[in-house]
Formats: sequence, C-alpha cells, structure tokens
Amino acid sequence: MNMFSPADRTKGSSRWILVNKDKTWSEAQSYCRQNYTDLASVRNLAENEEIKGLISNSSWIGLFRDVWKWSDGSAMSFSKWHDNQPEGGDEHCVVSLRGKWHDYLCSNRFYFVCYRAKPDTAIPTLFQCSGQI
Ligand SMILES: [Ca+2]
Repeated sequence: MNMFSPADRTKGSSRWILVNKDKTWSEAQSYCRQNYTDLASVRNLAENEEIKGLISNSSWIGLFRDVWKWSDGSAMSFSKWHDNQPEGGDEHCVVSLRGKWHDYLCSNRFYFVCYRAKPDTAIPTLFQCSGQI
C-alpha cells in the first residue's frame, strides 16, 4: 500500500497524487482506493489550486452524481465549474482542467487525481460521555 508506481506523481504536501494512466472514472476510483485513499475531494479554493498546479491535462476528480457528491461520500460544499458547465444529461463524472471543472461521460478515459489521507492529521476521537452527569 501507498507505493508509488513510476507513473504516479505528487507535489507539495503529497496529499494529492496525479496518476498518468487513462482510465474511466470507475476504474480510476478503484485504482485510488487500492493504492491510496480515494479519488480527490476538493473542499475549498486552496485545494483546487493545489490540484490545478499538479495537472496539465483534463484529469478526473472524485466528483460525480446523481446528486453531486464526492467519491468518499462527502457532500459538494465547494465547486469551481467552468463557464457553461455542468451540461448535465448523461455526463455524471467530473474532470478538472486548469482548475475549472467539466462534467463528462464517466466512460471517457482521463488521467486522474487521488488523495492520500494522512494519519497525523486525522481528527482525534471525541471523548464520549457514557455515564450520568
Ligand atoms: Ca460537460
């Protein structure tokens, strides 16, 4: 686990991993889950800029729908659509190109961005009050 294949690239915090393999969105999701944590969830502008700096071609990120959400199940609270996107219809999966998002058919093949959760930044388990006060 967490072994970089020669084709996988990372930069900066190394939270993001660009995989230079053309895969469908579902294949990309499987690859990320097997080798890292999941396809990239982009939660704010800073993260969107980090990914923008890593990729040079259209690359899958974790966003998909029926209702737009991330591959890890989290809700879409931030978005950065390109003008006139999303077009909807049968386009249910999302690529980032120069930091702007486009919906595409999930069966298209693109490079993709995975993320890796860092154990040292995990949210500590909350203490629970199990008894009577
Ligand atoms: Ca589109």
